[in-house]
Amino acid sequence: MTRVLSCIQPTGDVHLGNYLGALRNWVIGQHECDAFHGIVDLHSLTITTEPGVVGDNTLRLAAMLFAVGLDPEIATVFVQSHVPEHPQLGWIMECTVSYGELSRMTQFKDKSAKREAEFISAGLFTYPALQAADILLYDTDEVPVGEDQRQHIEITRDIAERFNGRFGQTFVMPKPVIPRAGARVMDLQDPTSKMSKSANSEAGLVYLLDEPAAVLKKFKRAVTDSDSEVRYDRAEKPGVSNLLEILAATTGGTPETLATQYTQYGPLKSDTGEAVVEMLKPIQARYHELIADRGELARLLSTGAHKARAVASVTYQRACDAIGLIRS
Ligand code: ATP
Ligand code: LTN
Repeated sequence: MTRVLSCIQPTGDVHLGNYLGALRNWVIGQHECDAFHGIVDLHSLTITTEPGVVGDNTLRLAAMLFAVGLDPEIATVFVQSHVPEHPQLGWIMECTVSYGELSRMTQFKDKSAKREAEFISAGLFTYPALQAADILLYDTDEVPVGEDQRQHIEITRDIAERFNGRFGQTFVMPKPVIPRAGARVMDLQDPTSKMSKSANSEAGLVYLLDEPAAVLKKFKRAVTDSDSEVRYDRAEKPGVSNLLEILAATTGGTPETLATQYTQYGPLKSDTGEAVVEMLKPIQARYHELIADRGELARLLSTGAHKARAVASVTYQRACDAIGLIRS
């Protein structure tokens, strides 16, 4: 079965865009491939300075991944820092990539430019080496990523090829895949930009943990346009089309046919809000149950850590043996 790895950083709360665009597909995908999902807390340390924050975010994200339906018996859901082979292989990867290659990474250039006067950790620079370790440790066949991560998958392939060339065939060559198209959810206040946790205002962002009243209010205030025709047309009517797409993604219809059922914006907004509230109800109930039961959450993550380590430790030992490091 194809081994697929997705990793997500524990920064910020999960929103409707993340769910309809990505997480919901992961839940379906766990039955179709050998799915590994890493919560990459060590990657978040590149920009973290306060105690406790990463750990809290990790628990919240883990609870959310289980709440949306990832099954710890089927998929492997693990926390990166629970698998020490990640930083161990990460060091070997740092010694297999060049300073020049890392200097060309656009994510590093962008992120370090944005931090101008702030502390720029060495980890921010070597980040792709740790990401290469994440991927190669699991003999990953496919990595579903957006355009922004392509360069990191390319450098992972270069590192794997160089390592295999130097020390003999050790790593499986991963390939980037464009994730199965999920809905692209736009900001409710600015429907030409995607819903994103780095948006300026929260009014256009629906979090999976928002209370029903807050969800309904955000939909009621969603930006539409000045005429009043309900029609699915992304270019001309981005606000209305976004509502129709969200309604379609939550109820199962198509945006085009749903459009024919409405003549006014008001009912479209309230129906979409209510459909989202209904969809979120069971997710929120499971989330609150889990986040209140730290013992159960720890048990689920420990199952994931064991499954992940069983694979990662074998690959790591294979790499050490290939180099010729002396066994302890
Ligand atoms: P940022 O605001 O920092 O870019 P984000 O909220 O866009 O963050 P990511 O952590 O970059 O979220 O993405 C997690 C997953 O959710 C990715 O697979 C991404 O493609 C998907 N995703 C994020 N936003 C949307 C959206 N508005 N519509 C559909 N999918 C989305
Ligand atoms: N760099 C990625 C997160 C990430 C990742 C990975 C993705 C870390 N390790 C391994 C795929 C495979 C990001 O910033 N989204």
